[in-house]
Amino acid sequence: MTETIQKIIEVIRSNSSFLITTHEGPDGDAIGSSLALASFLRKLGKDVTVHYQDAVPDLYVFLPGADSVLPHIPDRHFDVSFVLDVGEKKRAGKEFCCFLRVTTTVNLDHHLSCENFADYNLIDTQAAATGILVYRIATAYGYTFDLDTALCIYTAVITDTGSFHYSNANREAFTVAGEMIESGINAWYVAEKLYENQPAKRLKLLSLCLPTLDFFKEGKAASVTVTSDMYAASGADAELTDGFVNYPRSIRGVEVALFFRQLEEKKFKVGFRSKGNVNVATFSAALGGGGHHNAAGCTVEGTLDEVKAQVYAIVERAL
Ligand SMILES: [Mn+2]
Repeated sequence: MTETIQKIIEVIRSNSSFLITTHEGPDGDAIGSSLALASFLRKLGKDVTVHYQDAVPDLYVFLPGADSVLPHIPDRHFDVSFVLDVGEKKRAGKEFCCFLRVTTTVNLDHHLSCENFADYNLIDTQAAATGILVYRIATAYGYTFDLDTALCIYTAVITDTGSFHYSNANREAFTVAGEMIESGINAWYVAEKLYENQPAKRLKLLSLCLPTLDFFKEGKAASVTVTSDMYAASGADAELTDGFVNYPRSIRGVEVALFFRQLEEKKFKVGFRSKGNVNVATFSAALGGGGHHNAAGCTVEGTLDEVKAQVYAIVERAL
């Protein structure tokens, strides 16, 4: 681990141009970790380009550097590419996967199912967030955290730990968050941006979603669903469904929560969340997806009834 970090530091020291990317549908850790790395490298005087396949969700535009994220990779050469939080390389997006004008590749991740696809792979499933890995690199470099970098790392940690609710909220997560507070981050400022700032149409969509609550396996599992019709009726989009799966999970007795989100007429994104011991990564893996012990996802084709039947069967067999 420390050996890999030392090698990555050497890569940073001896190169000047960097391309940074993360996974499709970027979340707080994807954005926080990649913008933290970008901020850190820019402070070192490096030439840094950040590219995401999908736009930065509104929720995260307050993060420093979010306005510099490019939807396309410039047609030029980079010394180094950093891929963060992807789980599998293809989640970095087609454009990045096809991009060859890079000399050295680095992969930073904490997913259970992560592939060693880069020249240097810093993978630690014990890290609460990929932002923690950026913290470790910057700290080993001897970096004193500035406000911008600290804000990105803090956001990565609180979003990927569910504000320190999840079992991945280990001592290191608290310690890193504490250090970021010491660097000047105001916890309420970040909480207000992330949790006290939702558009009214999100609640409208939620009010349409909650009646779909469906229990199975004697109440040990529950799902909610968002369909294309609900987007149309509420004016909200998929980006605003983040956190909906927490409602079925929060129910007493529920061990596995599922969220079905319609992508196309016969195609659904399925999100899994578990409380405690159930490893939902095995469910998503059985359906060609990926994820963590307590949070995973996949895409399944079929009508809603077909998709639910297929997914329920896998969960029922395991519970
Ligand atoms: Mn993550």
